[in-house]
Amino acid sequence: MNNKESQVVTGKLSDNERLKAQSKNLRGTISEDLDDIMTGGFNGDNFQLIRFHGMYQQDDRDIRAERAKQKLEPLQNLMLRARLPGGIITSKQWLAIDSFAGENTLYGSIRLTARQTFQYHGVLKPKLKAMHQLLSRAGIDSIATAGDVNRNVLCTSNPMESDLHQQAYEWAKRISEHLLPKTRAYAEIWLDGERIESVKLEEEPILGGNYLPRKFKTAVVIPPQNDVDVHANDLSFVAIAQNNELIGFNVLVGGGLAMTHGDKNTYPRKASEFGFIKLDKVLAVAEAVVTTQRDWGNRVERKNAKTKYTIERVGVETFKQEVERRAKVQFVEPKPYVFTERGDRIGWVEGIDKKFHLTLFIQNGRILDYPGKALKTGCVEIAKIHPGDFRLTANQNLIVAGVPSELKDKIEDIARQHGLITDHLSTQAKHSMACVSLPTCPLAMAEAERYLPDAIKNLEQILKRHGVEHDSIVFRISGCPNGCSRAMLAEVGLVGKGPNKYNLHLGGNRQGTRIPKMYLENATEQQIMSTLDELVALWSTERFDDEGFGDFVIRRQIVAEVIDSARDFYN
Ligand code: SRM
Ligand code: SF4
Repeated sequence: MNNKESQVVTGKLSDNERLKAQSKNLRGTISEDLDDIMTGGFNGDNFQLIRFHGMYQQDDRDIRAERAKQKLEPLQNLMLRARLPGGIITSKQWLAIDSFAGENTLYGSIRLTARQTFQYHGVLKPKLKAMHQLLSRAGIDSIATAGDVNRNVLCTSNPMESDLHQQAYEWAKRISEHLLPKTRAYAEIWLDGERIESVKLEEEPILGGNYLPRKFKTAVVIPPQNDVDVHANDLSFVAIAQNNELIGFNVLVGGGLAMTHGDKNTYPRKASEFGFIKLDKVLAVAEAVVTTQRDWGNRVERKNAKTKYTIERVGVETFKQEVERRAKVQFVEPKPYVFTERGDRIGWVEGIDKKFHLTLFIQNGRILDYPGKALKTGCVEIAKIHPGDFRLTANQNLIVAGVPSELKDKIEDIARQHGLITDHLSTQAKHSMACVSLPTCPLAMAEAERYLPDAIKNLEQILKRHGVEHDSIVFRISGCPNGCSRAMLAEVGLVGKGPNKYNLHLGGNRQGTRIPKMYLENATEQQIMSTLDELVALWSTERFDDEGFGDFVIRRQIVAEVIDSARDFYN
């Protein structure tokens, strides 16, 4: 038996494997469903297949019960997630994105995500084609932003050191293109491309006919910033530079943050260091990691299908050696690097190219015209005069990048007039994040985005009460254990359990290199805040100089450190 076969999990394949196999390379009968006026949604397998085209079927959970009472189908609508490697778009593209969001969606917003792209929520089925065609004319697609494929590739947002950033960003784009599905299904269905006869389907040399066992995430990170949270990714490339020239990457494999309540076979896991490679091996290594996971990933039990579980099952060394064999490369000792922080630098900074960059803090990434705070209009007014580009950050913020000095004041005025800059933003707010959750997310168990503003206010009061209001704690709320806000890399992470109930996790660190452990289970918001009040009191008086809250709770053994997730996370 060769190595490849010996690592395959045998048993009855999950139903997702059947539907991918029968999908005619992701075509299914999506086109037929578009003409079905009996439902606002997609039928059978198409419900899943549209994800590979960057869309999720949703309904507004706030009105679900009311509609059921009236014997109405839930108000089916679609969420779209675009593909923007490294999160960079031009002003012209911003204007195009904005032009669709307003009247054409039920919520009217552009939602910046934790993975450097944007989502529309609430698109009705009859508008889908027009939406894809408008985005396509602007040079944007939504291919492979969801489903069992390599997703939007991240790259540290760091326009200041522009040379290095540009080089790293080019790699993020190349990796994204290299790992994209080859099927032309997207163009055929949404852009009215020429139809291919079903007998002659495209080869998928990297992803394979059945695509990957599960979603796959890739990031390029430029230390000392860890804004992309490498440990949330299946595959990360840590940029190593000499004299501001990129010379190669350290490669990390097998990070991931989700778990399932009550199932100890699932857990968040940090990525494992494989070693350093030179630039000429980047695409080969990316491909080898993906194909190893494609061949060895668990296609029987979907809950254990991600790379992090494959690597735990076969062992880090075995996985690494297989990647070396496939990519014809030898990893060498990782080059030294440090991460110092993860937050965005809100406000203006000057780059080494003498251009200016303005990072706008967008709470929850939700760009909408609120009463007295027309954020969406403000972004449009900036885009109309801004000659540089926009950068979406992995912290759900927006950078107006490459502003020439003569436009700086004008752009600042617009941003202030529209509430995009305020002088009262706390350090705590800048280090807090929540996932979308209710009302659109079908998996949400508790509020997250809508709870975040109140939670931050409570936390700010606690910090103030104990005289540490100029400090902050990396604080994140996820509405369920999937952990989309990366609560499992926070110093304080809340994970939704039920309405107004969360598990409280403590002990991540500021750099994002430690998984926090559960401290309270199924606690109310009030219980959580009073617990934090007691712990911040201790931290404020007993911490070492500059000791972060997460490091403090570990040193004081308030929670045990998670070193090896498979061993420590639940014990
Ligand atoms: Fe996520 C599923 C939103 C980043 C782990 N995520 C979902 C869905 C699509 C719900 C669903 O499957 O029906 C959510 C849609 C909510 C909505 O109404 O918009 C959703 N995830 C998000 C976003 C928008 C959160 C945000 O507030 O920014 C992020 C979009 C990223 C993007 O642009 O691609 C988002 N999701 C993440 C992250 C963080 C990251 O990748 O850096 C994670 C944890 C990292 C990881 O993958 O381990 C994450 N999302 C999940 C999972 C759990 C996957 C697993 O390993 O089991 C699911 C559920 C699933 O896949 O079955 C999920
Ligand atoms: Fe939805 Fe859960 Fe992700 Fe929040 S963490 S967006 S509730 S899947």
